[in-house]
Amino acid sequence: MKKTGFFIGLLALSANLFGQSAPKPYGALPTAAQLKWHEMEMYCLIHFGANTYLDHEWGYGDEDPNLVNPVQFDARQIVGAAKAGGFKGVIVVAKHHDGLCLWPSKTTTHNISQSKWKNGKGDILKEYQLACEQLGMKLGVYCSPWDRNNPEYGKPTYLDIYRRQLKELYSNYGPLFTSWHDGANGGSGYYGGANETRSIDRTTYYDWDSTWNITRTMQPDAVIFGDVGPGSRWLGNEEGKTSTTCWATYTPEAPEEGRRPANGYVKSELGIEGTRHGKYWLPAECDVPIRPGWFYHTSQNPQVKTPSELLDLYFETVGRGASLDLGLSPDQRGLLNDIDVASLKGLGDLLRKTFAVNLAKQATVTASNIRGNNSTEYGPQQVLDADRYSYWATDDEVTTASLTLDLHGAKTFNIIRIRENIKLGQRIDSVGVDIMKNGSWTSIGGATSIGANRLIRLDKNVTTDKIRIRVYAPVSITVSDIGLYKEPPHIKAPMIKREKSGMVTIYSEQSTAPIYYTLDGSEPTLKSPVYKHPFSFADGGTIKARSASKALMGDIKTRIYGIGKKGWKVIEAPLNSHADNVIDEDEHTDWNTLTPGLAGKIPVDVAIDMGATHLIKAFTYLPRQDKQDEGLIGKYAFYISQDGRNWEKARAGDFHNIEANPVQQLVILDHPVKARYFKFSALHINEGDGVAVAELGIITR
Ligand code: FUL
Repeated sequence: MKKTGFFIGLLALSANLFGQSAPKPYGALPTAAQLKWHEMEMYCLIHFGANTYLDHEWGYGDEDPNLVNPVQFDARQIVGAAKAGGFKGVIVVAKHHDGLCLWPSKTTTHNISQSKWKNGKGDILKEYQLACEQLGMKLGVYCSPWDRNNPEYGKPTYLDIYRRQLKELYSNYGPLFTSWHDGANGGSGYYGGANETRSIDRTTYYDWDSTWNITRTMQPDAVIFGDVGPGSRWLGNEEGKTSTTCWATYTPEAPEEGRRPANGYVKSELGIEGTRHGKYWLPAECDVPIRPGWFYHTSQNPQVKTPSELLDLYFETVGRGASLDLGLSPDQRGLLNDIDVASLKGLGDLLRKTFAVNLAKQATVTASNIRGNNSTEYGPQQVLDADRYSYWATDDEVTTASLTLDLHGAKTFNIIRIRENIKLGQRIDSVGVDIMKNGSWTSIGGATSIGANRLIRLDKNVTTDKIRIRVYAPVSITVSDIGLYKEPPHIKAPMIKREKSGMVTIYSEQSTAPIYYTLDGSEPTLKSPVYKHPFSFADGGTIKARSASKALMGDIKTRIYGIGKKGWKVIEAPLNSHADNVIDEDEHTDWNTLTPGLAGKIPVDVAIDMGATHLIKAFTYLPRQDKQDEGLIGKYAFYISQDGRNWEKARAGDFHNIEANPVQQLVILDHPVKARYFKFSALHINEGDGVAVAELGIITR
C-alpha cells in the first residue's frame, strides 16, 4: 500500500471507530444509587406509633410510649402485603414528629424500650429489617427532623442528637435504599415540658450538607429524599399527582444564585414537572397514602384505595418516570387491615397480568438510523431485551429518528412502554406513536419526558401488526426498551353523589354493567338491588356500590354520609362570605373570607341551624379542594346550641398535616350531644388572612 493510501485507510478506520463509540452523556446524570432507585419504581412508607392509638396524624410530643403495644405485630404480614402489591421495598417511619423512636435509641429515653411491648425489649425496626431480608425486599428509613418531644429541638444541640439517631439507623439495620427527610418543621410542641412554639429557619437550621455527608458515607446506596432532594424530590402534594410531563432533572428555584438543592424550601418552589435540561438529576417521588391519612384510623376503613385506583396511581407516577411511595398504616394490633391487604394484592394481580407478556417481544425492529451502522452494539433489537441499559442509538447528528416494529400478525394492546438508557442522561424531548391502520400510519398518542420509564396508556385497546415510534431529541437518540402490553379487564368503582336535597345518584363513567348497591354496610353482590333511579338518603349512613356482571365484579365504592342538609340554614357568618357553600354538598365551592374587606379577623365563625334536633356524634370539615393553601384551618372550636343564642363548646383541637394532605377531617365528640344548632369556629389559619372551607357535616350514627 502506498503511504497516502495507508493514511486514508487509517483515517477511515478511526472515523468508523469514532462513529461507533458510545454517545456522549447528555446533561445531568443519575448516581449509581439513583439508578438502583429508578429500577425499584415502587415502595411503601409505613406509619405507626402513638398516633395509631390516639387517632391522630401528628403527635404533640408528650405521648406515653406505653401506648404503643402492638401485641400481634408481624412485620412479615406488612412487608409481605407490600410485596404482593408489586412493591420492592418499605420505608419505615422510625421517628415521626412526636419524637418517639420505634427502635431502642440511646439518644433519648423517649423510645420503644419504654413501652410494655415485649417488656421493653422490642425493636420495631429490627423486625422490619428481618422481614425484608426474608422476603427479598429493600429497607429505608424516615427519621423526622422536627421532634416535638426533644427538649433541645430548635437549639444547635439538637442537631447532634438528630445525627446520632441517623447514625444508629444507618449502622444497625443493614443497607438502606433511601433516607427520607420530610419537610414539616417547627411549631408548637411539648419539647421536654416547655410546651411552647419553636420556630426555626428551615433553610439553615439543620445544616443539611453535614447531615447528608453522614448518609453518603455510611449508606452510599441510600437515595436522600427531601423537599428538593438532593437524591429525589417531593412534588408538593401527597396525592401522588405528577403532571404528564415530569422531567427527572431539576433546577430548584433559588432566591440566590448558586443555591443548590436543599430541604426546607416552601411548597411553591417544588417542581411537579421538573426542569427540562435541569441542573441536577433529581427525579420525583410521589408519596400518597393508601387511605386518606398516613396513620391508621378505623373511620377510614371504607376509604382504602381500590386496586383500580392504585393502578391509576401507578400509571401516573411510575409511568411518568417517577417513583410511587404508597403509605401503609398498620393498626393497633400491629397488622395491616384485611381491606388494605386485599387492595394491595388486587394491585399486584393487575400489574402481574398487565406486564406478563410483552407483545413486542417477537417483533422485527428496524430503525431509520443506526449509530455507526453498528447494529451489534446499537441496533434496534436492543430495545427488546430486558436490559434497561442496552440501547439503540443514532449517529450524533441524527436527532429525529424512528423505530418500526413488525409484530408478525395483529396484536391488541393499550400500553406502550418506552425507556431511555438514563446512564446517558435524559435525552429525548418527546415521542409520537403511530400504528399501521388500513395501509397507512395513524397517530395513536405520544409523550414528553421519557427517562427511566414512560408508559403511554391508551383509553381503548388498539389492534395492529405494525407500530412506529418517532423520537425527537436535541442530541443523538438512545432508547433502551419498547414494550407493548394489554391491561386485563377490570372495572373501576362507580361514583356516588348526594345533592343538598338528600337525593343520591350512582353512576359509572367507565362501565355499562349494572350497578349493585347496599345501604347496610354489606358488600354488594349480584343479588343486591340494582341501581335504577336517584333515591333519598337524607338520614345518612353507608352506601356501597359496584358495577358487576357474572363475568366480572367491579371495585367497590363506599360513601359514608352524615345527615342530609336539606333544611339547613346558615344563621351567622361574615357577610358576603358565601357561607351557604359549606352546606351545599358540593366540594368544589367554598365559604371564603379571604376577600379584601373580610380578611384579618380571628376567630371566624359560621353557625348553622339544622332545622331539627339531632344526636351529634361527630362533625366533618372538608378543607378547600382547589389545591390552594390560603385559608386552611389549623385550630378549631366546635360549639352546639339548642336555641342558636347560647353556645356550649363541645370540642376544640388541631387539624394535622392539612396543608400537605387536605382530606376530610372527621372529629368524634367526647360524648354524643343533642343539638339543633352548631357553630364551627376557625381559631388559627395556617396561611393567608381568612378562612376557606369547602364543606361541613354532622354524623349522627
Ligand atoms: C409529612 C408529615 O407531616 C406527615 O405526617 C407524613 O409523615 C408525610 C409522609 O410527611 O411531611
